[in-house]
Amino acid sequence: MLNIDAIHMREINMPLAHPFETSFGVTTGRRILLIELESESLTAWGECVAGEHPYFSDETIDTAWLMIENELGPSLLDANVERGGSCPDIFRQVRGHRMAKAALENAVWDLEAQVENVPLAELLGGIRTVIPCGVSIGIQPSPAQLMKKIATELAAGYQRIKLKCKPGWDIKIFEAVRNRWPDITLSCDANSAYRMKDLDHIASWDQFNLLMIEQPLWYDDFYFHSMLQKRLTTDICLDESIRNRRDALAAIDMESCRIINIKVGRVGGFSEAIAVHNAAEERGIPVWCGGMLETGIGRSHNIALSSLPNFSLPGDVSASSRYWAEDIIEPAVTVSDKGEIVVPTAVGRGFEVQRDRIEALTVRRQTLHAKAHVTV
Ligand code: OSB
Ligand code: MG
Repeated sequence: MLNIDAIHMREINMPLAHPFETSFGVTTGRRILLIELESESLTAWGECVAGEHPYFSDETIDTAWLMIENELGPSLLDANVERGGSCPDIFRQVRGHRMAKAALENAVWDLEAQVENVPLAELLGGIRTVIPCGVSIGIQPSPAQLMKKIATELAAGYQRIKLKCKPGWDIKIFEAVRNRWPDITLSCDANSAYRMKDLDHIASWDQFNLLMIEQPLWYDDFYFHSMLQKRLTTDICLDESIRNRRDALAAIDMESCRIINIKVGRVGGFSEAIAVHNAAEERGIPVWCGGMLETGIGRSHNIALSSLPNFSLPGDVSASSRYWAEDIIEPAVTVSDKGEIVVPTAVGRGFEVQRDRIEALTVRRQTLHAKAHVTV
Protein backbone atom coordinates (compact mmCIF):
# COMPACT_ATOMS: atom_id res chain seq x y z
CA MET A 1 0.00 0.00 0.00
CA LEU A 2 1.40 3.40 -1.01
CA ASN A 3 0.16 6.30 1.09
CA ILE A 4 0.04 9.36 -1.15
CA ASP A 5 -0.32 12.43 1.08
CA ALA A 6 -0.26 15.09 -1.62
CA ILE A 7 0.08 15.67 -5.34
CA HIS A 8 2.07 18.78 -6.21
CA MET A 9 1.41 20.02 -9.73
CA ARG A 10 3.60 22.65 -11.33
CA GLU A 11 4.24 24.16 -14.72
CA ILE A 12 7.82 24.98 -15.62
CA ASN A 13 8.91 26.92 -18.70
CA MET A 14 12.15 25.88 -20.38
CA PRO A 15 13.65 27.30 -23.58
CA LEU A 16 14.96 24.62 -25.97
CA ALA A 17 18.69 24.82 -26.76
CA HIS A 18 17.74 24.64 -30.47
CA PRO A 19 14.35 25.14 -32.18
CA PHE A 20 12.70 21.82 -33.19
CA GLU A 21 10.70 21.80 -36.44
CA THR A 22 8.30 19.03 -37.51
CA SER A 23 5.63 18.83 -40.21
CA PHE A 24 3.30 20.61 -37.78
CA GLY A 25 5.46 23.57 -36.84
CA VAL A 26 8.39 24.93 -34.84
CA THR A 27 8.87 24.54 -31.06
CA THR A 28 11.30 26.96 -29.40
CA GLY A 29 10.46 26.36 -25.75
CA ARG A 30 8.45 23.95 -23.65
CA ARG A 31 5.74 24.46 -21.07
CA ILE A 32 5.99 21.33 -18.97
CA LEU A 33 3.65 19.97 -16.31
CA LEU A 34 5.53 18.12 -13.57
CA ILE A 35 3.97 15.94 -10.90
CA GLU A 36 5.55 15.48 -7.50
CA LEU A 37 4.01 12.90 -5.19
CA GLU A 38 4.54 13.27 -1.49
CA SER A 39 4.38 10.01 0.42
CA GLU A 40 5.55 9.94 4.02
CA SER A 41 9.24 10.84 3.74
CA LEU A 42 9.52 10.10 0.01
CA THR A 43 8.97 12.20 -3.09
CA ALA A 44 8.41 10.79 -6.56
CA TRP A 45 8.15 12.55 -9.92
CA GLY A 46 6.24 12.35 -13.18
CA GLU A 47 6.36 14.44 -16.34
CA CYS A 48 3.41 15.13 -18.62
CA VAL A 49 4.52 15.03 -22.27
CA ALA A 50 1.46 16.83 -23.69
CA GLY A 51 2.48 19.69 -25.97
CA GLU A 52 1.67 23.39 -25.88
CA HIS A 53 -0.80 22.88 -28.76
CA PRO A 54 -3.03 19.91 -29.69
CA TYR A 55 -0.99 19.12 -32.83
CA PHE A 56 0.72 15.81 -32.03
CA SER A 57 -2.26 14.58 -30.00
CA ASP A 58 -5.53 16.12 -28.85
CA GLU A 59 -4.11 16.77 -25.36
CA THR A 60 -2.24 19.89 -24.31
CA ILE A 61 -0.55 20.87 -21.06
CA ASP A 62 -3.69 22.86 -20.24
CA THR A 63 -6.14 19.99 -20.77
CA ALA A 64 -3.84 17.71 -18.76
CA TRP A 65 -3.69 20.27 -15.94
CA LEU A 66 -7.49 20.47 -15.82
CA MET A 67 -7.94 16.68 -15.86
CA ILE A 68 -5.34 16.06 -13.16
CA GLU A 69 -6.68 18.82 -10.93
CA ASN A 70 -10.39 17.98 -11.32
CA GLU A 71 -10.56 14.25 -12.04
CA LEU A 72 -7.44 12.12 -11.96
CA GLY A 73 -5.66 13.66 -8.98
CA PRO A 74 -8.68 13.39 -6.63
CA SER A 75 -9.30 9.78 -7.83
CA LEU A 76 -5.73 8.83 -7.06
CA LEU A 77 -5.83 10.44 -3.61
CA ASP A 78 -9.11 8.63 -2.78
CA ALA A 79 -7.94 5.21 -3.97
CA ASN A 80 -6.07 2.41 -2.28
CA VAL A 81 -2.92 2.54 -4.38
CA GLU A 82 -1.08 -0.76 -4.13
CA ARG A 83 1.46 -0.03 -6.85
CA GLY A 84 2.02 1.76 -10.17
CA GLY A 85 0.09 -1.01 -11.90
CA SER A 86 -3.04 -0.08 -9.91
CA CYS A 87 -3.44 3.21 -11.79
CA PRO A 88 -5.19 2.08 -15.01
CA ASP A 89 -8.10 0.74 -12.90
CA ILE A 90 -8.23 3.88 -10.76
CA PHE A 91 -8.41 6.08 -13.90
CA ARG A 92 -10.62 3.75 -15.99
CA GLN A 93 -13.76 5.91 -15.83
CA VAL A 94 -11.99 8.84 -17.50
CA ARG A 95 -11.89 8.36 -21.27
CA GLY A 96 -8.79 9.45 -23.14
CA HIS A 97 -6.42 11.98 -21.52
CA ARG A 98 -3.68 9.38 -21.63
CA MET A 99 -0.78 11.84 -21.23
CA ALA A 100 -2.41 13.26 -18.09
CA LYS A 101 -2.90 9.73 -16.72
CA ALA A 102 0.68 8.75 -17.56
CA ALA A 103 2.13 11.74 -15.67
CA LEU A 104 0.47 10.45 -12.49
CA GLU A 105 0.93 6.72 -13.09
CA ASN A 106 4.62 7.07 -13.88
CA ALA A 107 5.14 9.06 -10.69
CA VAL A 108 3.47 6.21 -8.76
CA TRP A 109 5.89 3.69 -10.33
CA ASP A 110 8.74 6.08 -9.42
CA LEU A 111 7.45 5.96 -5.83
CA GLU A 112 6.97 2.18 -5.83
CA ALA A 113 10.57 1.66 -6.97
CA GLN A 114 11.78 3.73 -4.00
CA VAL A 115 9.54 1.88 -1.54
CA GLU A 116 10.63 -1.51 -2.93
CA ASN A 117 14.25 -0.37 -2.93
CA VAL A 118 14.86 -1.35 -6.56
CA PRO A 119 15.89 0.50 -9.72
CA LEU A 120 12.84 1.67 -11.72
CA ALA A 121 14.16 -0.27 -14.75
CA GLU A 122 14.10 -3.51 -12.75
CA LEU A 123 10.59 -2.83 -11.43
CA LEU A 124 9.37 -2.40 -15.03
CA GLY A 125 10.93 -5.72 -16.08
CA GLY A 126 14.03 -4.28 -17.74
CA ILE A 127 17.07 -6.44 -18.50
CA ARG A 128 19.39 -4.16 -20.50
CA THR A 129 22.40 -2.53 -18.84
CA VAL A 130 22.78 -0.04 -21.69
CA ILE A 131 20.29 1.18 -24.29
CA PRO A 132 21.03 1.99 -27.96
CA CYS A 133 20.37 5.63 -28.87
CA GLY A 134 19.33 7.46 -32.00
CA VAL A 135 18.47 11.08 -32.68
CA SER A 136 15.46 12.78 -34.22
CA ILE A 137 16.59 15.70 -36.37
CA GLY A 138 14.04 18.41 -37.09
CA ILE A 139 13.42 20.09 -40.41
CA GLN A 140 16.26 22.58 -40.90
CA PRO A 141 16.39 26.03 -42.54
CA SER A 142 18.56 24.56 -45.34
CA PRO A 143 19.91 21.21 -46.57
CA ALA A 144 23.44 22.41 -45.74
CA GLN A 145 22.45 22.96 -42.11
CA LEU A 146 20.89 19.49 -41.99
CA MET A 147 24.10 17.89 -43.31
CA LYS A 148 26.10 19.73 -40.66
CA LYS A 149 23.76 18.57 -37.92
CA ILE A 150 23.90 14.93 -39.06
CA ALA A 151 27.72 15.06 -39.15
CA THR A 152 27.72 16.32 -35.53
CA GLU A 153 25.36 13.58 -34.30
CA LEU A 154 27.27 10.82 -36.10
CA ALA A 155 30.53 12.11 -34.61
CA ALA A 156 28.88 11.97 -31.18
CA GLY A 157 28.25 8.24 -31.77
CA TYR A 158 24.47 8.06 -32.26
CA GLN A 159 23.45 4.75 -33.86
CA ARG A 160 20.50 5.92 -35.93
CA ILE A 161 19.55 9.20 -37.59
CA LYS A 162 15.85 9.97 -37.95
CA LEU A 163 14.91 12.82 -40.26
CA LYS A 164 11.69 14.72 -39.79
CA CYS A 165 10.13 15.05 -43.24
CA LYS A 166 7.15 16.60 -45.03
CA PRO A 167 6.19 17.27 -48.66
CA GLY A 168 9.03 19.37 -50.10
CA TRP A 169 11.51 18.12 -47.46
CA ASP A 170 11.82 14.47 -48.38
CA ILE A 171 13.30 12.94 -51.56
CA LYS A 172 15.88 15.70 -52.16
CA ILE A 173 17.00 15.43 -48.55
CA PHE A 174 17.15 11.62 -48.51
CA GLU A 175 19.18 11.75 -51.74
CA ALA A 176 21.66 14.25 -50.35
CA VAL A 177 22.09 12.30 -47.10
CA ARG A 178 22.47 8.94 -48.85
CA ASN A 179 25.01 10.38 -51.31
CA ARG A 180 27.21 11.47 -48.43
CA TRP A 181 26.48 8.57 -46.03
CA PRO A 182 25.44 5.47 -48.05
CA ASP A 183 25.55 3.07 -45.09
CA ILE A 184 24.27 4.83 -41.96
CA THR A 185 21.09 3.61 -40.27
CA LEU A 186 18.57 6.19 -41.47
CA SER A 187 14.84 6.61 -40.94
CA CYS A 188 12.23 9.32 -41.40
CA ASP A 189 9.16 10.58 -39.53
CA ALA A 190 6.38 12.42 -41.37
CA ASN A 191 4.02 13.01 -38.41
CA SER A 192 1.04 12.33 -40.70
CA ALA A 193 1.99 14.82 -43.42
CA TYR A 194 1.03 12.60 -46.42
CA ARG A 195 -2.21 11.37 -48.05
CA MET A 196 -3.18 8.51 -50.36
CA LYS A 197 -2.41 10.63 -53.45
CA ASP A 198 1.22 10.42 -52.29
CA LEU A 199 1.38 6.60 -52.44
CA ASP A 200 3.65 6.40 -55.50
CA HIS A 201 5.81 9.18 -54.13
CA ILE A 202 6.33 7.37 -50.80
CA ALA A 203 6.86 4.03 -52.58
CA SER A 204 9.81 5.62 -54.42
CA TRP A 205 11.60 6.05 -51.04
CA ASP A 206 12.36 2.32 -51.05
CA GLN A 207 15.49 3.25 -53.04
CA PHE A 208 16.96 4.97 -49.94
CA ASN A 209 17.11 1.82 -47.82
CA LEU A 210 15.47 3.47 -44.81
CA LEU A 211 15.19 1.47 -41.59
CA MET A 212 11.57 2.63 -41.38
CA ILE A 213 9.08 5.30 -42.39
CA GLU A 214 7.32 6.61 -39.28
CA GLN A 215 3.64 7.64 -39.32
CA PRO A 216 3.37 8.79 -42.96
CA LEU A 217 -0.48 8.99 -43.02
CA TRP A 218 -3.31 10.13 -40.70
CA TYR A 219 -2.69 10.10 -36.94
CA ASP A 220 -5.75 7.90 -36.32
CA ASP A 221 -5.41 5.45 -39.19
CA PHE A 222 -4.58 1.73 -39.58
CA TYR A 223 -6.39 0.79 -42.78
CA PHE A 224 -4.67 3.15 -45.23
CA HIS A 225 -1.29 2.49 -43.63
CA SER A 226 -1.88 -1.22 -44.35
CA MET A 227 -2.56 -0.38 -48.01
CA LEU A 228 0.64 1.68 -48.11
CA GLN A 229 2.65 -1.05 -46.35
CA LYS A 230 1.65 -3.52 -49.12
CA ARG A 231 3.27 -1.16 -51.64
CA LEU A 232 6.55 -0.78 -49.73
CA THR A 233 9.55 -2.96 -49.03
CA THR A 234 10.53 -0.43 -46.32
CA ASP A 235 8.91 -1.09 -42.92
CA ILE A 236 6.26 1.34 -41.68
CA CYS A 237 6.51 2.31 -38.00
CA LEU A 238 3.42 3.66 -36.25
CA ASP A 239 3.66 6.31 -33.55
CA GLU A 240 0.53 8.54 -33.23
CA SER A 241 -1.90 5.74 -34.22
CA ILE A 242 -0.98 3.39 -31.36
CA ARG A 243 -2.90 4.42 -28.23
CA ASN A 244 -2.92 1.10 -26.40
CA ARG A 245 -2.36 -2.67 -26.62
CA ARG A 246 -5.52 -3.26 -28.67
CA ASP A 247 -4.35 -0.73 -31.26
CA ALA A 248 -1.01 -2.53 -31.43
CA LEU A 249 -2.78 -5.88 -31.98
CA ALA A 250 -5.01 -4.39 -34.70
CA ALA A 251 -2.11 -2.68 -36.48
CA ILE A 252 0.05 -5.81 -36.38
CA ASP A 253 -2.81 -8.04 -37.53
CA MET A 254 -3.73 -5.69 -40.41
CA GLU A 255 -0.05 -5.33 -41.32
CA SER A 256 -0.33 -1.54 -41.00
CA CYS A 257 3.23 -1.51 -39.65
CA ARG A 258 6.14 -3.84 -38.91
CA ILE A 259 7.69 -1.71 -36.14
CA ILE A 260 6.10 0.20 -33.24
CA ASN A 261 7.28 3.38 -31.53
CA ILE A 262 6.25 3.28 -27.85
CA LYS A 263 5.82 6.59 -26.04
CA VAL A 264 4.79 6.03 -22.47
CA GLY A 265 2.73 9.25 -22.39
CA ARG A 266 0.92 8.48 -25.66
CA VAL A 267 -0.31 5.08 -24.36
CA GLY A 268 -1.30 6.33 -20.89
CA GLY A 269 1.51 5.17 -18.61
CA PHE A 270 3.99 2.40 -17.86
CA SER A 271 1.34 -0.34 -17.48
CA GLU A 272 0.02 0.10 -21.01
CA ALA A 273 3.54 0.68 -22.41
CA ILE A 274 4.58 -2.71 -21.01
CA ALA A 275 1.39 -4.28 -22.44
CA VAL A 276 2.17 -2.87 -25.92
CA HIS A 277 5.78 -4.04 -25.58
CA ASN A 278 4.69 -7.58 -24.67
CA ALA A 279 2.04 -7.83 -27.39
CA ALA A 280 4.59 -6.75 -30.01
CA GLU A 281 7.25 -9.09 -28.64
CA GLU A 282 4.91 -12.11 -28.81
CA ARG A 283 4.27 -11.33 -32.48
CA GLY A 284 7.88 -10.68 -33.49
CA ILE A 285 7.43 -6.92 -33.93
CA PRO A 286 10.37 -4.84 -32.62
CA VAL A 287 9.69 -1.67 -30.66
CA TRP A 288 11.70 1.41 -29.75
CA CYS A 289 11.16 4.23 -27.29
CA GLY A 290 10.00 7.54 -28.74
CA GLY A 291 10.65 10.97 -27.26
CA MET A 292 8.59 14.11 -26.71
CA LEU A 293 11.32 16.68 -26.00
CA GLU A 294 11.27 15.66 -22.33
CA THR A 295 13.21 17.12 -19.44
CA GLY A 296 15.41 14.76 -17.46
CA ILE A 297 12.46 13.44 -15.46
CA GLY A 298 10.61 12.07 -18.48
CA ARG A 299 13.95 11.14 -20.02
CA SER A 300 14.95 9.03 -16.99
CA HIS A 301 11.58 7.23 -17.20
CA ASN A 302 12.19 6.58 -20.92
CA ILE A 303 15.61 5.12 -20.15
CA ALA A 304 14.10 2.72 -17.60
CA LEU A 305 11.39 1.63 -20.07
CA SER A 306 13.96 1.17 -22.88
CA SER A 307 15.71 -1.50 -20.81
CA LEU A 308 12.91 -4.00 -21.55
CA PRO A 309 13.97 -6.82 -23.89
CA ASN A 310 11.94 -5.98 -27.03
CA PHE A 311 13.28 -2.39 -27.21
CA SER A 312 15.73 -3.76 -29.76
CA LEU A 313 16.01 -0.74 -32.08
CA PRO A 314 17.72 2.56 -31.14
CA GLY A 315 15.20 4.96 -29.57
CA ASP A 316 14.75 8.73 -29.63
CA VAL A 317 16.22 8.90 -26.14
CA SER A 318 19.30 11.09 -26.35
CA ALA A 319 21.53 13.36 -24.26
CA SER A 320 20.02 16.17 -22.16
CA SER A 321 22.37 18.65 -23.83
CA ARG A 322 20.68 18.19 -27.23
CA TYR A 323 17.59 19.85 -25.73
CA TRP A 324 18.58 21.90 -22.70
CA ALA A 325 21.35 24.30 -21.76
CA GLU A 326 20.91 22.83 -18.28
CA ASP A 327 18.64 19.92 -17.39
CA ILE A 328 16.57 19.69 -14.18
CA ILE A 329 18.17 16.41 -13.09
CA GLU A 330 21.64 15.65 -11.77
CA PRO A 331 23.67 14.22 -13.43
CA ALA A 332 22.40 15.15 -16.91
CA VAL A 333 21.75 12.25 -19.32
CA THR A 334 24.86 11.57 -21.38
CA VAL A 335 25.52 9.25 -24.32
CA SER A 336 28.76 7.31 -24.82
CA ASP A 337 30.79 7.51 -28.04
CA LYS A 338 29.21 4.16 -28.97
CA GLY A 339 25.79 5.82 -28.86
CA GLU A 340 24.61 4.18 -25.65
CA ILE A 341 23.07 5.37 -22.39
CA VAL A 342 23.89 3.40 -19.25
CA VAL A 343 20.74 2.27 -17.41
CA PRO A 344 21.09 3.46 -13.79
CA THR A 345 21.39 0.73 -11.15
CA ALA A 346 20.58 3.02 -8.20
CA VAL A 347 17.22 2.77 -6.46
CA GLY A 348 14.36 4.61 -8.22
CA ARG A 349 14.86 6.62 -11.40
CA GLY A 350 18.59 6.95 -10.70
CA PHE A 351 18.86 10.71 -11.28
CA GLU A 352 18.46 13.37 -8.59
CA VAL A 353 15.97 16.16 -9.20
CA GLN A 354 17.43 19.69 -9.01
CA ARG A 355 14.74 21.20 -6.84
CA ASP A 356 16.18 24.75 -6.73
CA ARG A 357 16.32 24.90 -10.48
CA ILE A 358 12.76 23.58 -10.80
CA GLU A 359 11.57 26.21 -8.30
CA ALA A 360 13.22 28.95 -10.35
CA LEU A 361 11.52 27.73 -13.56
CA THR A 362 8.05 27.34 -12.01
CA VAL A 363 5.31 29.65 -13.33
CA ARG A 364 2.20 27.94 -11.90
CA ARG A 365 1.53 25.53 -9.05
CA GLN A 366 -1.27 23.69 -7.31
CA THR A 367 -1.34 21.14 -4.50
CA LEU A 368 -3.98 18.46 -4.02
CA HIS A 369 -4.12 17.00 -0.50
CA ALA A 370 -5.39 13.62 0.61
CA LYS A 371 -8.41 13.77 2.89
CA ALA A 372 -7.33 13.66 6.53
CA HIS A 373 -7.39 10.14 7.91
CA VAL A 374 -10.13 9.95 10.50
CA THR A 375 -9.26 7.71 13.42
CA VAL A 376 -12.05 6.57 15.76
O1 OSB B 1 6.86 12.21 -33.63
O2 OSB B 1 8.48 11.38 -32.56
C1 OSB B 1 7.74 12.34 -32.79
C2 OSB B 1 8.95 15.37 -30.78
C3 OSB B 1 7.74 15.96 -30.43
C4 OSB B 1 6.58 15.38 -30.89
C5 OSB B 1 6.61 14.24 -31.67
C6 OSB B 1 7.81 13.64 -32.00
C7 OSB B 1 9.00 14.25 -31.57
C8 OSB B 1 10.33 13.75 -31.92
C9 OSB B 1 11.47 14.14 -31.03
O3 OSB B 1 10.56 13.11 -32.93
C10 OSB B 1 11.89 13.02 -30.17
C11 OSB B 1 12.83 13.48 -29.09
O4 OSB B 1 14.02 13.50 -29.39
O5 OSB B 1 12.40 13.79 -27.96
MG1 MG C 1 6.99 10.21 -34.40
